[in-house]
Amino acid sequence: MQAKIYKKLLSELETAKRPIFFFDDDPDGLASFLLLYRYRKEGKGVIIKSTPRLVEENARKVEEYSADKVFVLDLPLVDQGFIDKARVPVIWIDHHQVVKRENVLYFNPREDNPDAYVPVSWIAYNVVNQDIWIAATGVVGDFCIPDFLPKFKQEYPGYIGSESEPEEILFNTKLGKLVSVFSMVLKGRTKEVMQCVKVLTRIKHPDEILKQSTPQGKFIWRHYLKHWAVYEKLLREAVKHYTHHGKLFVFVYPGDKLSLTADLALELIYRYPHKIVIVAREKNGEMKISIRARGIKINKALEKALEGVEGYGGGHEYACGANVKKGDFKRFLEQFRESLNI
Ligand SMILES: [Mn+2]
Repeated sequence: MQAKIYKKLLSELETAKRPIFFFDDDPDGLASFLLLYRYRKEGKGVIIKSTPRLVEENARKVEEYSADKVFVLDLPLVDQGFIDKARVPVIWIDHHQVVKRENVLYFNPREDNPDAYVPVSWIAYNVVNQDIWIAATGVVGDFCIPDFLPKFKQEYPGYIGSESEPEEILFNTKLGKLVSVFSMVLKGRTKEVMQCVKVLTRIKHPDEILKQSTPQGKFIWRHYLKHWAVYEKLLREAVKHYTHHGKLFVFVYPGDKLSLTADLALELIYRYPHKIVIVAREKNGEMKISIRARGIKINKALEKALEGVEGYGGGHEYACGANVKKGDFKRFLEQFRESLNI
């Protein structure tokens, strides 16, 4: 995006007196919020969990807080009803598929280039030009290598070592650990999550977290460990279920646990890159699904798999998500296999 767009966003941020920020519940969404909030030092953050979409009802929060401006960060869908009900300017920064809405200031790098892949935290960093460690965590968390990574490497020696691929950074470096921390503190109950988010708005250096060198860092680390332990256990179980028969590796777990499908699928495809990984969480008669692949495009197959099935889904070429009624899961898998001929 052009420099004048970052300038425009900066002036929107600077002129907001009581901004309210709605953000996605992943490292990119969290980093985007932290970057803008830590610059403006004013406003309220609202995390959007489970469905990445703003509906009319969410506009109540705008009124409750008497916000004078709304920022929407890394959320692919905003209903027109939300925008109309908000009654204050809505600034929406996204990097998913382009959508058209009325009366909104919409910023999406895909408007100019449909193939652009620029996580929102990268855009937010270009706006505020500070907190490079938060930006690096958000952008790499979205599987992307930003142009400012060499600068980050210089300012935070030892955080990425000699790695340059997103996956290698994610699973083998201190920056990867930070991504994992950002991801894990967003799991679980919203109240607890927002406590962690609040603490993260005050942390000055990532060592506070990774070395637990301040009370704030210790607080974040404690919450991270609590959820990471659940994750570790599930991962070990998934690995136990692995067989090298067939192209598909399907792992299902019950929904009383945290929402970890995306994190699990990410690590499983890293370990088993020759497979197509499907992780599903069973909750209230529904299967919440994450699919990951390497070198085989799966988004078209997902569309086919959803035909005649009660459910919905979508995503990128190698990473998709879906939600399917439990009774239809078998058919979903069969149709997915059929359409990929595997
Ligand atoms: Mn996101």
